[in-house]
Parts: sequence; C-alpha cells; structure tokens
Amino acid sequence: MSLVSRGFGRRRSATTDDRLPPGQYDTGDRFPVLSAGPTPHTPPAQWDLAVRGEVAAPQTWTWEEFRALPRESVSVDIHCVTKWSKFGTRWEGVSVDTLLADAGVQGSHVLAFSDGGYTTNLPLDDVTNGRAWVVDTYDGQPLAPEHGGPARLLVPHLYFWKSAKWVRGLSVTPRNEPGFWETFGYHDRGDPWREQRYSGD
Ligand SMILES: Nc1nc2c(c(=O)[nH]1)N[C@H]1C(S)=C(S)[C@@H](COP(=O)(O)O)O[C@H]1N2
Ligand SMILES: [Mo]
Repeated sequence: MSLVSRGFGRRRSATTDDRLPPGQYDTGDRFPVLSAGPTPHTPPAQWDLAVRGEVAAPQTWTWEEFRALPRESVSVDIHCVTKWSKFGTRWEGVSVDTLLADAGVQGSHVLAFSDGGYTTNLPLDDVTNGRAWVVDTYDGQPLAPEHGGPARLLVPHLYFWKSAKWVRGLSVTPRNEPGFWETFGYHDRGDPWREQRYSGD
C-alpha cells in the first residue's frame, strides 16, 4: 500500500489522518451542499435571530444587532454523516455563549430552528463553553445561501447535520426533543469520533 504523496491536491499526512474520524474520507477542496429542501432567501430586513423557550428573558437580534455582537473567528474540521470530512474550514460569527449570556437559561437542551422548517436538537453542554457559533462568514466571504446564509449554526465537534443552515433561533427546551433528522432515525447526539450516525449506534 502506497503512502507517498499523490503528487498534487491535498497532502495526506499523519496529522490529517489523525483528524479523520472513523469511516470518513477527506473531501479536499470540495464543499458539498446537502439540503433537505429548497434554499430559503430571507432578506436581511426580514431576518432576526431569537433565543426563546425555557429562558428568563427571551432575546431577539435584528440583522444589524446580530452583526454588532462580539465576533469570533474559528478554523475547524467538519464531518458529514454521509462520510465526507473537510479540514480547516474558516468561519466568523457569534459564540452561542454570547447569545445565551443574558437569557437566563433554565432548560437542558436547545432545539435550533431554521427558515424552511428544519430543526435539530442539542444538549446545552454541546453548544456552550466555546463549542458552537452562529456564523455568517465562510472563508472570508458572506456565507453563501446554499451553505446556510445569511447565517447558520456551527457545531463542528458533532456531525454536520447538527449545524443548522438558515438558522433563526434556539429554543431552550426542558428535555430532549428530537429534531428533523433525529426523528428520521439519525443518532440523537451524533459524535463522529464515536461514529454515532444512526439511532442505536
Ligand atoms: N436548515 C437546514 N440545515 C441543514 C440541513 C438542511 O437540510 N436544512 N442539512 C444538514 C446536513 S445533513 C448537513 S451535512 C449540512 C450540510 O451543510 P452544507 O450544505 O453547507 O455542506 O447542513 C445541515 N444543516
Ligand atoms: Mo449531512
């Protein structure tokens, strides 16, 4: 078996192989689009982002207010349950910690909800302490509509279906409530390192 360089394209190395969870392959420079329905096109004037549900103080930001929040740049590997991974993706946006800071969270989970009706559930522990963002920039450019623009959730340590595109808010829930793919048999949590693809994995 040859382990030498393939000549051009993305370098294979011990470092990147260590970053590939079980059953995944490196998609290189490609960035596949996976959407369960049509791409919504919500104009900024009609866009807002909400934190609601089991909170003491519900929050809403207009597009301009969201853009004025403290921002972070993140460079992360992402892993889709259809087996592609992409290394070193660069995003900018607002940490979920910042979005939840003044809400007075009382529940244990969040259900992210999106334009078009997509939802996905996450334990609070998976979206706090610097593990999740609402991002509006990819690779230095405004996030393209097919990849979730104007803004999407980014939860890179879980399979990418947890990173809800066209996100419009987080509903804090008192208990775990399955989202769109979770209802159709995907794993509840989706840790790529444990290969939690489908319920029962
Ligand atoms: N709103 C919404 N978010 C979504 C999806 C979707 O269909 N609708 N697909 C999910 C899945 S299965 C994956 S793998 C990623 C794909 O993101 P991409 O199209 O930017 O690669 O978005 C996730 N977020
Ligand atoms: Mo996916």
